[in-house]
Amino acid sequence: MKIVYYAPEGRPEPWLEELAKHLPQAQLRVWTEADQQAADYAVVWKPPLPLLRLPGLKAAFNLGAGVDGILQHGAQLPPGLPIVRLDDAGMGEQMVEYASWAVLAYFRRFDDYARQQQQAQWRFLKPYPKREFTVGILGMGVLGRQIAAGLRQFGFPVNGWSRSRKDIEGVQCFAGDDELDGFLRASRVLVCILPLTAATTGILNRANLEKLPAGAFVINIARGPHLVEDDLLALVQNGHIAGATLDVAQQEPLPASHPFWREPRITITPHVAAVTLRPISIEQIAGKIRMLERGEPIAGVVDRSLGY
Ligand code: NDP
Ligand code: OXD
Repeated sequence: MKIVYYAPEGRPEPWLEELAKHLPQAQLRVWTEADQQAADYAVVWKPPLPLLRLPGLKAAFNLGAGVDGILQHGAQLPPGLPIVRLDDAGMGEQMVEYASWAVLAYFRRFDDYARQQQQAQWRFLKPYPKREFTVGILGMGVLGRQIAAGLRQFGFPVNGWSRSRKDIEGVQCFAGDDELDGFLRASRVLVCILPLTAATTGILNRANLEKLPAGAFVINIARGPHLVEDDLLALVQNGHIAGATLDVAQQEPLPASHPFWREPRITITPHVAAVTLRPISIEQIAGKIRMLERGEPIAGVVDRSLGY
């Protein structure tokens, strides 16, 4: 069995070593531009199109949950090639940590106290009532559901929005475009953990963000293009949005000249909300390769018509 590996950044060797541990019989190689040799499986992050067109390819395993870096090739992708996403692989726990940190920072006003510290100010700020601090989660998939459960443990009211209707204990579930307005109007904190698709690109735009209650907070841990950055900046500057925590940006790395860096109510992290954990991710991928080799169906195959 031949497996090609590709990622635009980072050293490939540790990934190949990990693959070799789980699939000792496989011939492993790092894909380079000139490589047109046959392969059975590809293990990739943001792969160029020619890699996905290698002869003999039976499936492409994405080294992340979001497959936008593969589906961006659109109709040029080989039609029958299964694209397989990472299913949690330790990302849910990281997302719960990140979302809890950001929500608690706003709820307990740690962000305000940090700004007060810059001015050497020792000043009490009135706490927010928790029952009014509803967290609305856009995207109730593998990661969104775990974030919801984590935030429920802190006692926050939690709402969720997804394409298909969910029934999750303790979470008020909204579904589809018709229920988006009601969901937004009830969200004091909005957490975006949607996949990036044609339907979700630009969803965090001015019209939608204005539906949030005045003084709302926005947390984007999904993809940069979900957010219309100028719209958010204007709403932060006019006070409608009291703060935003952004792990992703339209252009990554966020350019040094970007106004987000200088806006004190915007917190930036460099796309680290949930990183791909090598051992658990490769274990998951190797397990699925073995299943495919045995002719068994696997979970996590992307529905190209939906884009996730
Ligand atoms: P899933 O595919 O498991 O879940 C996606 C959720 O979004 C589902 O609930 C789905 O609805 C919902 N959804 C999709 N399209 C729409 C739509 N048009 N309207 C309403 N709801 C919609 O994905 P994951 O939870 O595993 O991951 C989500 C995203 O998080 C990834 O695609 C990736 O971009 C991002 N991510 C970011 C990371 C970071 O470090 N910043 C790390 C990991 C992931 P339904 O349930 O009905 O299908
Ligand atoms: C992912 C990511 O999609 O790391 O997994 O962004």
